[in-house]
Amino acid sequence: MAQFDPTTTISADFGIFGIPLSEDESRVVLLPVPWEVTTSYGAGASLGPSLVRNASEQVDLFDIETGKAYEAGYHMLPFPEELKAKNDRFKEKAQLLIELRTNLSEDHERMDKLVQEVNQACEEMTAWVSKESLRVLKAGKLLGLVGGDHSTPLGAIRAVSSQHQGDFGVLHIDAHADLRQAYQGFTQSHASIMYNVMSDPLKPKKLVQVGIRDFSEEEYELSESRPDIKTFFDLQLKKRLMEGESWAAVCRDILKELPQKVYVSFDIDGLDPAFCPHTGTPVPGGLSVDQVFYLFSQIAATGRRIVGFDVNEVSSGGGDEADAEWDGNVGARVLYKLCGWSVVTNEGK
Ligand SMILES: [Mn+2]
Repeated sequence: MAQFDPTTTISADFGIFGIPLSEDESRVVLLPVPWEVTTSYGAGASLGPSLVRNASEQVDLFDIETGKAYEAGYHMLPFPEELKAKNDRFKEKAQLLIELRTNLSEDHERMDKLVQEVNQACEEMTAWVSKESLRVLKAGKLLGLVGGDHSTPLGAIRAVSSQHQGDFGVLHIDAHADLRQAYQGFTQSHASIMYNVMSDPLKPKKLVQVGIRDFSEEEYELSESRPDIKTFFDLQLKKRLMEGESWAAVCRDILKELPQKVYVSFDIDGLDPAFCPHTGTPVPGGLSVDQVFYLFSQIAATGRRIVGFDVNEVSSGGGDEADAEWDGNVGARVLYKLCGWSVVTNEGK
């Protein structure tokens, strides 16, 4: 892999985190997916890649935990303008449908057509993400995805699954269980991603959810009834901490549920909303950045390997990008840790 001297070559005009390396020269390749068609409440997650990319310049490259992992190279692929344009077109259709439903429209033919169009567009996005992800993985690179809403990583997880024949677990950090069979009629919704992941013929061995505090009875029952889904609800985690247990002990239990290979799906709203005030569906409670960073460190400390990751739902909340600088800053720092641990846990692989 190419190396560079950050003291002489870094410039803000260069790539993500100011790293001036091409895709070919980089071990970690980041796929930006500016998509939020089914976002129900609060808009702006399609700006996630640019919020994270802009804030990434503030992140210092040296990291006390992962050292000079960045020397392996991190590269973000070009912003897919065509996909963003498609997002804007189909988001309008999805909004129109939600409006018709809210107004109890009787025009079922029109509504059915809109649902079909939106679901089809979302499936096409997932197919594109899957194709791009496979291309990156087959080139021997480490894959990271930057959403977009939480529907965006389905294709990336499928690509990882086909690469590892399902022999991995998903560590899912989120406020929401995302186990809905469909949401507002949309089968590819952000609220359905883990339902879709765990319904695939070639699904991961295990789904381990952390920080969950917003879920329906059906989602709760699905989680309880499936031995391949383990949910660490936020209230239960906090109870243990309040009663004197350490976060280290909690993380040991989380890690125990995961197989050797781990895909990390990180929804920024898993954090306390203080860290992501503009995200689309904030819920009080949640984790601190320090707790998440410690949990990541334990993936490496227990000898596990990160086989892919995503950071999603970083959003402007419908306002100006400039107002959401803090959300982008937090997202960039989480992304940076995941890049670093991904390199470290794949050393020699
Ligand atoms: Mn969420």
